[in-house]
Amino acid sequence: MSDAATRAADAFAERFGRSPEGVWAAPGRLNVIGEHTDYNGGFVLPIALPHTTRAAVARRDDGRLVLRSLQHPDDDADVAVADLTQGTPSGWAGYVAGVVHELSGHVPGGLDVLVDGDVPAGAGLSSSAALECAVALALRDLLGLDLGPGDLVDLARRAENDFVGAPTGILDQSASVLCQAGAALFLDTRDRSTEQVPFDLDAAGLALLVVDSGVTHDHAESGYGDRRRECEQAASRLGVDLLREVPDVAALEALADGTPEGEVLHRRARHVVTEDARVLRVVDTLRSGDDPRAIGPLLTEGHASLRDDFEVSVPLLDACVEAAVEAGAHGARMVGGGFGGSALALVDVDAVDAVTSAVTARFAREGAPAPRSFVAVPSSGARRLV
Ligand code: GAF
Repeated sequence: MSDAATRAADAFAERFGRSPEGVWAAPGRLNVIGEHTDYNGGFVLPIALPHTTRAAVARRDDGRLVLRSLQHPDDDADVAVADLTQGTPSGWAGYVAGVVHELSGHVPGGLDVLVDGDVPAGAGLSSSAALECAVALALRDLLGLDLGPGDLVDLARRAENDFVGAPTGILDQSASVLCQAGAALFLDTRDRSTEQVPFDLDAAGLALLVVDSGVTHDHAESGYGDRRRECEQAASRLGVDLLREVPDVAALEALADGTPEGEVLHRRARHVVTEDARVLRVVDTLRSGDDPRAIGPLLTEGHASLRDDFEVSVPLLDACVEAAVEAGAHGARMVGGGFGGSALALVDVDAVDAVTSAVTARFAREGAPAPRSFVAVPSSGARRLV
């Protein structure tokens, strides 16, 4: 058994007085490029992180859902499956309860669930999707449900949208379920087609440095929902169902009608249209086998678009990107929904320490605590450990 599986199984046995029926793991994600495109029917290119959330699970026979987390030791939950309603329980337990609620007709007896994990929470690295996907996979296996990978993605996404109340797209859950080691997942969120694009950074002498700004966010509370509504309004004014259908930025001119509102919608839509184009260019570069350093400037351009047109960055992430590029990163950008969270920087392996030091020094100048950072390796999607 892996260390992670043993730790979860032992903790389960200690808390519940019996062994779990299995342990499942699902990763957080790092989106290489393609931010705020998923709910617009566009393109995304995530990798799975080596960091995972583990769920040790066993069925009960009294109809209760009993939840424990090693990361939230003072925040247990114990509720009847039949009483689960949107938003209750809340907090970390809500992501588990949301998945169980979606399948409540199949879980009459209830469940014991012990959660453990190392995906940083609130860091824009999709800890919530990792939890949802680990539990969804566990329930599929334990209940013998006929659910394919796409069904698991939808199930986990519904838990997040309908139960937790965060109006996200399918990027995070797709990455957690579908990513493979050594590759980035090119996903067309409109027709759900996928391609595993080889992404061997090591062979190119490169590393993806992730810097957690420490500014936490919450998509159920932040401006995420506002951005989504603005995109829908822009699409409706342009007479399309999804901004993905807009062919180029010239076709957005109709939005700029001289009103402040039109100007904002124009910028929001411009981000989405240019970001889709950037994803395609990055994928082309990686497919062609050219030096992956060539994607760097596209990453930095993507950041500027998120900062200026989409307005979801925060000053500390802007400072982080600037410092990383000044210190020699080939490109850098904030990742995830924004309003806090992490940035990534594409750096030569032998420049990781210098870029990390430069970013840390910049955080100090900005009066912020030293950020946590790590190198991300494209890793495996959700799986059963034991
Ligand atoms: C968050 C959401 F959950 C995703 O669906 C996606 O929209 C992302 O922000 C921005 O690209 O992670």
